[in-house]
Amino acid sequence: MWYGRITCRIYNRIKEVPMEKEKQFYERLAERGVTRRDFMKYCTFLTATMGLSSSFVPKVAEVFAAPKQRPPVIWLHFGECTGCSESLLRSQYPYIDDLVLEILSLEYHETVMAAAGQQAEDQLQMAMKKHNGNFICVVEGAIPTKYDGGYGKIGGRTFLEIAKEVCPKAAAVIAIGACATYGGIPAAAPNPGGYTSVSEAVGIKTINLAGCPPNPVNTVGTIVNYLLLGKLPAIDDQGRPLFAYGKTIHDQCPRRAHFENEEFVEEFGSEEAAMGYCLYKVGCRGPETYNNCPVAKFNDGTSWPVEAGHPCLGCSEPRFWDNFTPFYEEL
Ligand code: FSX
Ligand code: SF4
Ligand code: F3S
Repeated sequence: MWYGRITCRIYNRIKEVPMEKEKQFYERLAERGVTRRDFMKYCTFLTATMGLSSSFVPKVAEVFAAPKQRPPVIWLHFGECTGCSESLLRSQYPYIDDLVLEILSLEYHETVMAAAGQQAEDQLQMAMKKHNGNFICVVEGAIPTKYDGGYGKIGGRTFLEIAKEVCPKAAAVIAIGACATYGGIPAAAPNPGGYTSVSEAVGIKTINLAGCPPNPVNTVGTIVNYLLLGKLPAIDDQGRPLFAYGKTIHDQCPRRAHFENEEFVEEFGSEEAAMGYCLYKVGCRGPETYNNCPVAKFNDGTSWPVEAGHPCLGCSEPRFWDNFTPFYEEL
């Protein structure tokens, strides 16, 4: 039947588009020396981190290789060290441009965008107008609230003003890092600028990717969760995704047996330290800290603080600079 052939041709063309997209994606990865096997390994790791079964691995791969939708993203920076963007930029797989260009439509990001000055300001306004109510807002950094927010300005406007203008227009606000989620080091005592979290400054609910910096795999996992399942992940009472912050460091720590046997490091550089004993007595906050560092690790699974012989400082807990100091001392 003629219409049967046409339907068939149309169907094949529809099928070809994502296949072609996928092919080009793998070619781009190959140009950077990333094999398909490496990429699938990353997707397997990401799927497990997100708490999904292995049957989701091909679907997770498809989110990168042939994205069905690319949500517009406005990425704001306030009071912070930019370590959060840095840790994401340094993540090996997927390369930031893949993550950014393949699965997100990044409309505004001060650190990586080409525009500057008035051009950048215009870009922000345009993006907000065009995607009102539909964009994801990612925020790094804390917001000063004292003196009308006078402690931090961009383009003549306070962080507070910008956040209050942009965040309520977003479909969802993802706060990245200790500073955006709970105030971080800018909010540490005596906090003269009255720095606080995005949620408190603006009076909205945020998804909190806590940590100083947060693990990039958790940031990518949150975004992929949104693209794959059409919703943001389930969160705890501090706004942190449960897939990443559902358990304490202590409950996942490979040094836990030493803790139970009361085998402690009392001094850095000691024999006990060399034997990998528990770091509780040199200030480890692992028992009070919720994060997945022991399994997700950093730098593509290379290591994490306790594995490197350093106590967990509790960087993903609210107000850890005030609540967990002095560091290197048992609480
Ligand atoms: Fe804070 Fe992030 Fe620590 Fe730095 O954006 S969480 S100081 S790693 O950069 O905000
Ligand atoms: Fe717990 Fe820290 Fe000891 Fe690990 S090193 S077992 S997290 S106290
Ligand atoms: Fe932070 Fe502790 Fe992990 S200091 S990076 S939550 S091990």
